Amino acid sequence: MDDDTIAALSTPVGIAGIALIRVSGKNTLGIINNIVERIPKKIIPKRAYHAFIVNESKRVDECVVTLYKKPNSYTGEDVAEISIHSNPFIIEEVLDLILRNNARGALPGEFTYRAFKNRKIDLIQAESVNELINANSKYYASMKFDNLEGKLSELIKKLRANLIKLGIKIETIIEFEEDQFLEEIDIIDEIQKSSKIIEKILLNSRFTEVLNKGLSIVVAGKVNVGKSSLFNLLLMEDRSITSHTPGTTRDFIRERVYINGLPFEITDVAGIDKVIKDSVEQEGIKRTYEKIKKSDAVVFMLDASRELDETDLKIFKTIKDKQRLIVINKIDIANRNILKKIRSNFEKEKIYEISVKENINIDVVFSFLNGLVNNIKNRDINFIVNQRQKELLKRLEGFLRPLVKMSKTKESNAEIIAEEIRSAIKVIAELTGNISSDEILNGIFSEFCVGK
Ligand SMILES: Nc1nc2c(ncn2[C@@H]2O[C@H](COP(=O)(O)OP(=O)(O)OP(=O)(O)O)[C@@H](O)[C@H]2O)c(=O)[nH]1
Ligand SMILES: [Mg+2]
Repeated sequence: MDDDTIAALSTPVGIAGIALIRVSGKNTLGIINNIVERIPKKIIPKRAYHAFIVNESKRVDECVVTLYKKPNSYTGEDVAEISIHSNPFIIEEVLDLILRNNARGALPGEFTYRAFKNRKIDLIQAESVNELINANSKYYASMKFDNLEGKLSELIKKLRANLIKLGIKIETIIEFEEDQFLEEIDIIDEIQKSSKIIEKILLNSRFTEVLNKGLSIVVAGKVNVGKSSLFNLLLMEDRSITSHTPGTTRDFIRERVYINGLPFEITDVAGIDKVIKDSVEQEGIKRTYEKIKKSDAVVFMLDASRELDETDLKIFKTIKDKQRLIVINKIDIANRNILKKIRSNFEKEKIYEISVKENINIDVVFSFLNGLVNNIKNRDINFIVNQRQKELLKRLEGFLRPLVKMSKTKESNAEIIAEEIRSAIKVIAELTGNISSDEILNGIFSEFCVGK
């Protein structure tokens, strides 16, 4: 099956200037010769040829064909990239024609799978192809591109080379029962350096997930303070119903917005009321507390026109350990005494006065959100890993740390060190895909789209 020649559309189906069909495998050249007219018999690889697709001697479309010869192609096999006009009927006809000429439709991710199998890329790089395509923010995409280029793979490769060097040294010690211990301090230092970087990757991985998923922000406060009004303003559309009737929002509404190039998931929740009228409201409030608990940060809203009450204090309690922005809304109709009382109740907190309705001081909300983004961006994140990589790196780190420590003490047992090295190398092989079960590989590549 891995011998079949495969073909698929690599661009989305739809109406556009160009659609690109990819063909890979040993029949590629034969297919091109059969279905493309006005292309020379001797095609020079990596050169674009303007020609025509013919079906039973009728021209179907004009095209640009580029041929890549094995092994200098994406998959490592003969590959042709055929650009045609992007019209669903033309695409279907050309694909059909290719499939009738000794090829079959590619499975999801099959081109990349072949690239991996033919050692054009390792498993980390293969995964990053898909992660790059599906990235939800500019930063995440850029980090994933680094992985695709092989930055993380390089680190791992270097570590592996050093582990092997050290392993050989240790085996010699064991073999000849030499009692002098490791002078190869350079290698150990190098391994320690790699181990430190891995530690940092693991430490940062909590933040890097946010770069893709988005920071979750909840706008919280008692009923009718103006939460939905702020939510709509952040979204720049009237997404949530606002009204002077308390309890307008009964369930939560979540939307994604981009601020500073990073995605945010902003949630508008049901306002919390002193008296709960019915079970729907009860459920809404339960969800509100759940959302607050799960959020990365909270905008806590108070009302400048109504007395501070126990509901405000109760909500405040739930956000005490959260990153938060506290705002007093409706400053346009504020009551001086109420403002004073609020401030005296939250003496230790920084509180901003705003009016969503009159657009007063709304900048503080944007600054708060920007600040959250900058906290992440400034973290000196140099690698991003996915869940699979994270788990393996954790295991690897578990072998490296004692290994470095043991290697630096004179009394260490060479046999044990040798064993740690072997285990570490095995984890690396899993990471790069040198040893991976079919189940794991299927799991990874089936997530891809067809044509990639
Ligand atoms: N004067 C004034 N009114 C405001 C301001 N912000 C919101 N409002 C009004 O306050 C009322 C309640 O606003 P909402 O945004 O629905 O408040 P909410 O907190 O979502 O309310 P619930 O969903 O019922 O908990 C509406 O009539 C808004 O027009 C403001 O800054 N000043
Ligand atoms: Mg509301």
